[in-house]
Amino acid sequence: MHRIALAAPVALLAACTSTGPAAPEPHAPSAPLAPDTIVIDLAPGTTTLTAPLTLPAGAREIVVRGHGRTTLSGGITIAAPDWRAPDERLAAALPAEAVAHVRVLELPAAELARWPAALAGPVHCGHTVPMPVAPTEVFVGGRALTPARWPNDGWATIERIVDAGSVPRNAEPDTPAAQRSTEPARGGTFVPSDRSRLARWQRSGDAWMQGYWNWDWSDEQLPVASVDPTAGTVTLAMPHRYGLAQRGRFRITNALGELDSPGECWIDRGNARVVAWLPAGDEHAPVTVSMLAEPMIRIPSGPGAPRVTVEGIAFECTRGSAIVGTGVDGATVRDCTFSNIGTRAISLDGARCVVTRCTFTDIGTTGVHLEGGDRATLTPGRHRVEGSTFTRCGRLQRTYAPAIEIAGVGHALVRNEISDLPHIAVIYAGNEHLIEANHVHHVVQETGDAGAICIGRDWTAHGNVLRGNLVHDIPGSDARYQNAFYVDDMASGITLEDNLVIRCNWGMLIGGGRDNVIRRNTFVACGKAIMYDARGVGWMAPHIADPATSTLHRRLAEMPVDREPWRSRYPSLQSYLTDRFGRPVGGVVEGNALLATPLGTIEDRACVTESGTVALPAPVAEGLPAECDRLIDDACTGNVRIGNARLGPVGPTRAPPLTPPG
Ligand SMILES: [Ca+2]
Repeated sequence: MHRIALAAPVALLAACTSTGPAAPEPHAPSAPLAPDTIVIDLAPGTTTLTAPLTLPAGAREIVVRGHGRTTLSGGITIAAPDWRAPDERLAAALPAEAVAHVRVLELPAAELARWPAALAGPVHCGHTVPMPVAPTEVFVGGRALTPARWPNDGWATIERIVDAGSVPRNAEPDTPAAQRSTEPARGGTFVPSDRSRLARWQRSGDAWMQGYWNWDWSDEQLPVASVDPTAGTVTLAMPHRYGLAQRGRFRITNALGELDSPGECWIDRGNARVVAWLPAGDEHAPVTVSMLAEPMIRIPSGPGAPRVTVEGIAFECTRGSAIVGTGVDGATVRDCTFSNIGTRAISLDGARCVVTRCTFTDIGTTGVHLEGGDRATLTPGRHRVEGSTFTRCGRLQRTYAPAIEIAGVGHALVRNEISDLPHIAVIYAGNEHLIEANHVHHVVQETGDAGAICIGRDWTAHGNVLRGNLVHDIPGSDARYQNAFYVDDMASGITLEDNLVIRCNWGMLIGGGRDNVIRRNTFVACGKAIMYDARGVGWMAPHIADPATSTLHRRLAEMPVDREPWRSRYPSLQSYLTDRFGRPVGGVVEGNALLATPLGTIEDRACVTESGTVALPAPVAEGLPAECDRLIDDACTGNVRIGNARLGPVGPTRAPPLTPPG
């Protein structure tokens, strides 16, 4: 090994170039190294990054690896914080009941001076407004403090809309012409159901509101323009995409006047100090304040770029992403943990990127975002996410910030566990992806009209296979249609097979698409197994009537369905506009099994064939919860049987082996 110099702002054990195949060092988790590999060994312990870790050019292979517990942090850590009582002026701005509990921590000027960006406040973000970089956050005891808010749990309701504000969605080109309108941007005004708080809000400068302002699936965080306690109104400084509606719900955030419970904080950016009511027991715990706005590691790309492996590193407490890359070929991220990340933990496009045996916890937006492959030629990108665990993604952006999002062609998501999310667990777009043997549970916890695993609004979504997944515990109602598998807004050509769905509101919601195949799935203790609707000749008909404005038409026109390989592989696509237009032609529902679950609804039985549905023997009602628990355990650990029926293979035990190291 030849030691090399490396301009990296981190503590290194060593940076070396290997001269040939070598056995891994005893303490390293990696595989044998290829010749000419640059190895960057990071020292154990926590290293603070004030800038991205820059990888050297000119190598064929780069391995960045941790040893013991190597942590890369994107924030200022204060090991022994000197929390003090608030001064009189600050105390006067706090809720009276909080003054005795609130403490103040001055942030050291010398530390702040190391960072190019100052302390950052709340940002506009939400559905269709991706958060480019998170605000500065304060982490104590491994979790973020909550910017002072009300209500402390859940959401507040709207009594009356005074002015819905402008509706930016109506100006977009795919809005049907009859509904389209453009007006100057104007924030809405509303009367909250509980007006007793308004005086507090009026005194809270830089307050923002996060809300599901209209639809159950569209969150947006918007700045407050003004609060009028006399009139009982709040006016927002920006419009919500769909305009405000009385059915909406909201919470105020970053409001000093609402700092009234343990775990809440407010960053006094002007005076570089944190104001907090610390969680019990954390009074002396180390404090980390996230500062780094850039990605922690950028994977090089372009001709001659090295193949990069990142392994055995904990990424923590940053405002931006942990690992990003564009045009990347063959990056591997292995045995890493990501926690308290501001935006996406990993975001890569290119080909052959692998994320394996990683853990993602408390991610601001999406856990892993991967794009790659060429749809016109159906050339696979071959990204993989496998054997990884995702908990509490969508921490800051609540909708459309899933654990995993893939786009393009030919990726695989295998044997991952995903839980505790406000909205969707997996979003996939494109073709020929394999989503297999994943274990998804306790997701779609805050929203409706959403599923655990979702795709939408594309007639050309052919060749995706979702097989052998275990999805459970997504309660809901017919009014809010939470579901396990959502093939939304006429997405077509998708196969859902051998999945096990337990204790979900609806098992599968197929929104009117064509050529979708639902076979050999088992539904246990669900509100209904399947809703296969015909929305293309119902409420969605106006949206697909005009090819000039319809997203479905545009996406169909973008794919060369009349040329190879599309013409041979997916021949039915050529008749979508001419054969029973708008109806769910070619739908197949076959061989599904139901236990204590009604089949549900198939709206157009002339187009969607159902056969071979079987009802499995159900235990007495009191025995059903235990039977559900047994099935979940069995799917996680071995074969699943119901009476004489052997299911599957299903669940996380069915998966092929993980990608071997190296
Ligand atoms: Ca509060």
